[in-house]
Amino acid sequence: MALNSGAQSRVVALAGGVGGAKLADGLYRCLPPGALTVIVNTGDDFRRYGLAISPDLDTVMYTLAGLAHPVNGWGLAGDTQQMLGMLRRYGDDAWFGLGDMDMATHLLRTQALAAGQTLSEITDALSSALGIRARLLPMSDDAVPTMVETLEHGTLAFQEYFVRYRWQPTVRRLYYNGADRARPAPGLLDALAQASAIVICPSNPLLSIEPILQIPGIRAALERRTAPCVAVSPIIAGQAVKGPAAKLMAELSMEVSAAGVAQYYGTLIDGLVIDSADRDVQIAPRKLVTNTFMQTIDDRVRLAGEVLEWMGSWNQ
Ligand code: FO1
Repeated sequence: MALNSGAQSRVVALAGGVGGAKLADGLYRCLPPGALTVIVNTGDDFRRYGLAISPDLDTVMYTLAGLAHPVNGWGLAGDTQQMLGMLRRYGDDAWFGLGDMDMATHLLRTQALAAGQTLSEITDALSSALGIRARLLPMSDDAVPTMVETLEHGTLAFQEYFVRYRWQPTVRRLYYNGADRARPAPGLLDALAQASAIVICPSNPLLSIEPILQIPGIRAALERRTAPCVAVSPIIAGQAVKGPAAKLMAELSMEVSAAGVAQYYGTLIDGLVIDSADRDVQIAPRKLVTNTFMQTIDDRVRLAGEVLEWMGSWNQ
């Protein structure tokens, strides 16, 4: 992959959720160790039983470590739910599926935060311990919980909306609580300034990418980028591969299509990667048409390689 000159390609991915983690994994497997930085959404973060839980950081971390649950995409392969069973025996509602092995992550993160460590420091320690040779950066070390105003249940915290109510409530508005006071995680703006390529992964634009863009300084850093920046559409033929992206875009009066995604990102991107099913969709300024549906590890690596190759070809 022939990106900008410079001995080591420095690729920065923006990701959240299962789809984003899959492409981040493809990039990770394509690039030399240490070449990838993943900026991860933390708008899904919340406290449950007093535990600090960062679902998207964990989903990206487990996925890059090759430990993610093969069907769900979140949580750990082979995990059990004995603890949940015992909670239910006590009459607890236990609607958030915390796995027994997954608990180790939440316990260590909660303990480290209580000891005054930052989310960035904890993320670095945990991902390094799992042998991951990419940098995982939370979008911020400050809490910026995504709040969901719904017709049926009023304002919900993200996981209540997403898991407890299975993202079925009708969404009236999203807001990113505390975004205006939050700071980008240490090193994040430098990573964007030094990037040779920036990839917005096929995550939900409103729930996984927008929280990152809401952190003061990040959108501006992307607007003044020197590296090419592309997004991979999470919408294929008007549908989301997984999760509420299509339903949410419709509820918020956005066009539910690859063109709607391109419109949403606007001048933040120099091109959009769309699926063959959308081959005739008009996308400016550039589009790459390929199979964007990732079912296997090979799919992830192929797509990531095609995206990087495409971006590299622009320089010549
Ligand atoms: N998603 C669900 O749909 N149901 C769950 O029970 C669930 C538990 C869970 C536990 C740990 C974790 O890291 C993620 C978990 N997720 C679950 C996914 C989570 O809701 C994420 O926020 C979504 O993947 C969206 O990014």
